[in-house]
Amino acid sequence: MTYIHQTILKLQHTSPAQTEFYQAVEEVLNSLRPILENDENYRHHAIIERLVEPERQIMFRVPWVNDLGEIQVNKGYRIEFNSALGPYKGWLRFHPSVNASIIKFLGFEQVFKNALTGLPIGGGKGGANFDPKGKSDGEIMRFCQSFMNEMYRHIGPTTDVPAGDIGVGAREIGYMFGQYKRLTGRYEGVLTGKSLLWGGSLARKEATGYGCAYFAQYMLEAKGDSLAGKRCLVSGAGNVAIYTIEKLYQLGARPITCSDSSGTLYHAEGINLDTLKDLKEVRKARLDNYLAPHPGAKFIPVSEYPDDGHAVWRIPGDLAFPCATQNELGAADAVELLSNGCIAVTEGANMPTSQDAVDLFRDARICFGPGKAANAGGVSVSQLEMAQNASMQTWSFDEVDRKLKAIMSRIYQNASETAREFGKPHDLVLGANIAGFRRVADAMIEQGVV
Ligand code: NDP
Ligand code: 2IT
Repeated sequence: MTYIHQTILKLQHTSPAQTEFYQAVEEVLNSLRPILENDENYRHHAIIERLVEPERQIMFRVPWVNDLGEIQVNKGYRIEFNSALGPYKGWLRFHPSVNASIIKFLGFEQVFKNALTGLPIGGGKGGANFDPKGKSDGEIMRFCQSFMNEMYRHIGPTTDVPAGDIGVGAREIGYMFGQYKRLTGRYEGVLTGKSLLWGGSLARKEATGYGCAYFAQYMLEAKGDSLAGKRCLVSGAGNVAIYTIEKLYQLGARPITCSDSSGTLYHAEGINLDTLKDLKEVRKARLDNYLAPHPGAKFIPVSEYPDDGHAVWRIPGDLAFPCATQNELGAADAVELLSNGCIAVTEGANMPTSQDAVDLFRDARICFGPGKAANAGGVSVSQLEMAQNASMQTWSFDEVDRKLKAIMSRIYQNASETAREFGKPHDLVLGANIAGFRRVADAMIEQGVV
């Protein structure tokens, strides 16, 4: 029985019924095989056994009262995975699908992502099975306050610094920060993604999308190509998708699609960014409203999607940017993208590409930028927000963007040099996993058995 198989079997006993978590651990450990097999030191120090067990898992009741005066109860989580490289860092997600397995699999990934940035941040994740859709402002505020009534005792600017993700934007961060301040009496950088009025960093909102476009640029440049004139297929129409589109335009590319949970928008001459921002950031409207000012565009409702996949990936394009959610690009989509001549896939979302689709891209030798590397711009600028808060400074938009670009370049170099070192120069999944693993594992060894 292999070491990896033994680890999974053990996890099935210690953490029962966490399918997504086992899957993530198996995928990462498989790509670590070359380093685990060659270096006895990591086994000697039981690094894998320690890495797969979070340092601390907090689960708690979140009671709150809705507008009808009825008592509601949700379940909250904060998984403090690994602090070898710095305070736990990673988002909070409010979505009905949230459970311990999902938070753990994403938290495990975050440890490697944060290590890869080269910044002093450990890995953690949290959230609640709360659906913010359709809730009033008052309900959101009462939920966030109740969530913080438990969370405040576990977090702090040098211990654990959560941020936003799906369902947690500037409004929710504001309500949680207010409650933290009230409970502790301290005004400090305990959350990132804060409003620019009170401690947020310029360019944090743009960071994940901008970083994703920079990462695509670095992958293409390494092949002597560029983004100029490339038709880009983007999925999602949220924070990551919008700012990926913005930076793609700045770098000379032509984004022609985006999507939300109602359907896919295709505009061959290029998505109009002003209209998209107005719809999604101001009016919070569905994407089909785009057609009124732009009758030349096409909207494909979800009901007309192919049975085996997503409409975005069936439109001919040069580059793909999955920026919506996990498992949104499957094997049938990958086959279609490849037959339409797609030359690069850059993951803006966390794990948007299923494993069989990743294998197809790897076999076809096209560029594949794994989310762990390509979407690390968000957490990186969160760390820059922490640095500004701690030093009581504020940096200009251009300064943060310059630092972000340098961090993304370093991440790309690190992943590609590591892939080359292990004899698989095209495999940035392997490169990113091993590079992240080495940094966190070596720090754990130096810090002893803790
Ligand atoms: P948002 O909530 O701002 O946007 C998500 C977008 O994806 C929305 O347009 C949403 O449509 C769409 N979407 C979500 N789920 C589905 C689904 N099941 N089917 C179809 N469309 C869907 O989130 P973000 O842009 O912040 O996050 C997107 C992804 O990027 C997530 O995987 C997140 O973990 C990852 N990420 C985010 C970072 C950040 O800094 N924000 C950093 C790194 C990764 P609708 O509104 O209709 O639901
Ligand atoms: O997945 C991610 O890296 C994020 N959503 C950003 C986390 C953060 O702490 O800014």
